[in-house]
Amino acid sequence: MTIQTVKTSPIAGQKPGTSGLRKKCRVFMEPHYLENFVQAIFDGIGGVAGKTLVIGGDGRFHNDVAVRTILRMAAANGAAKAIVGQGGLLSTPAASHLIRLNQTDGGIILSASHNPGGIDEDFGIKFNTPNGGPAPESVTDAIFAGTKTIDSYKIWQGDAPDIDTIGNTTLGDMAVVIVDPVADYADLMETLFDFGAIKALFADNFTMQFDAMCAITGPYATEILEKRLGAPAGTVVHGTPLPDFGGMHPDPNPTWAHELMDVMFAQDGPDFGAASDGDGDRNMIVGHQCYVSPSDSLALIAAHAQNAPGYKGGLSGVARSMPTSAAVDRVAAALGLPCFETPTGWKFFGNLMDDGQVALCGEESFGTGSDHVREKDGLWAVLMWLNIIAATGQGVAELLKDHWQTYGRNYYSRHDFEAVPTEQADVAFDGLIARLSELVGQSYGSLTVSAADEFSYTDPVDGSVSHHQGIRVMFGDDGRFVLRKSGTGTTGATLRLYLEALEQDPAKLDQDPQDALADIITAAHAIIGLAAATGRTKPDVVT
Ligand code: G16
Repeated sequence: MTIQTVKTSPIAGQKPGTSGLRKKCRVFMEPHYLENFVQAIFDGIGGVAGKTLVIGGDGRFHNDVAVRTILRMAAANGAAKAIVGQGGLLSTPAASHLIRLNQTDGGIILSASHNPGGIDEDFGIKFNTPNGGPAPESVTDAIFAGTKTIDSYKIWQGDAPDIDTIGNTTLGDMAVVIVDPVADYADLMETLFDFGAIKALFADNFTMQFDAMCAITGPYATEILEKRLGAPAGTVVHGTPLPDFGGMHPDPNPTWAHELMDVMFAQDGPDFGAASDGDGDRNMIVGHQCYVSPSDSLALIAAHAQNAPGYKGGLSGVARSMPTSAAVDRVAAALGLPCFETPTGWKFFGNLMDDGQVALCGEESFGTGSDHVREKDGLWAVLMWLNIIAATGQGVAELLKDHWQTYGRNYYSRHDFEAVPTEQADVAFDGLIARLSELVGQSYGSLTVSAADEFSYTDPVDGSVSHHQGIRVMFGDDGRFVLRKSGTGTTGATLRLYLEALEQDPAKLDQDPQDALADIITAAHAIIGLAAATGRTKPDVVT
């Protein structure tokens, strides 16, 4: 066996998006596509000679092939050690934990997250830094630059070792450690939450359904909920990870997790429901006949986190992405906690957490997590809710109602317009940017524009600046809308329209969000001119 240097040339379009490089699986299967990007990662982080990497993914089609290729490339590039989830499997939060626990030099995670899997669907890859978090823009920029100049990559000739058997092996001079993907993560959860109280809840006939959507959280949820917490067998459904997610679209929102929604809204539905995504970092929380919006989930967790042993000392601070509702800001203000507003992308929370400025972060895109790892964490959020329910003795609907009575309700919804031809999306988006300065003072029905801008962010820790992070149009105290282009789609452009209105009248806290937001929705369409630019009037997904 020898190290082979393979001649290659740059492949266009390998620019990492919101969370790594995501493309159709068949694109990743083209000659040199994965290898070019992996070599660019290695070069972009200053080489991997003598380093230790964590490697794993969400088990989607091509995962195992990619893990073996990366192992062969890591060995050829001189890595000292690779820690790999058995079968090449690791949820994103579990990978983040292993990177930190073993004080490694980072890791490579294979996933296209909530995007569907299969040979004709999506695949993805990203690098996480030694803090366990997604690489910041400075690193992804260096990786992208590398993809534009690459002329060769190094790969070990010969097969990668068996990745299906737990234990130690080698590839050339590189040690390869195959680990149980679940055990360390489950142990970490036991240190953060009151497993005794949650166990007692289940022993008292509390009922739950967890929909793993045939994706990676199945084994994690089964171990933690059913084995360690005593929830009855069958609590976890769709619990076996499949390469094509069994045809499911593993995005835990009311549209794609409709099977769970049907169960939860049935007359005799369970007390508590949750779903997770392809790689296990997203979560959706549902009570019996009660959907919890991710922004509300974040705010409620901020208000009650001290009920969980890992957070009993209180939170240092909280952060949310800009398009996420300001519900958590209201809790932070009441508790006297620092509150940060970052661009979309979990990578923007990393510096704040490393610096000890925030302990809890969340996004409207069904992502919530804390500084226990540096990724959002679907099961963590589920366990936090279970802990809060066990500690307060209140159900989901009761908790939410009390929350809104105390803090007011930020009515919130996101409307997604998917697979819009790129040029049409650009007409809508760029057209709005060009008109921003004219909007202030204009009225749309009862609403008047008070401010309109493009969001920019200066990282409070390292001073780096990120421009063009979404368009905001504000209507004074009446609410706002935000327009962004998704950075995770793989087909055309996805336009995301985020809508928000604060209601503090105790008599008006029980409306359907689409009704409460009707005026803002109408104003947003009038201002953007979406129908004229794209022909779209109705969103494909509403969350
Ligand atoms: C990723 C990022 C999140 C982001 C989400 C949506 O999530 O980690 O921070 O909110 O994409 O991004 P966009 O609106 O650009 O599509 P995931 O779960 O896909 O890794």
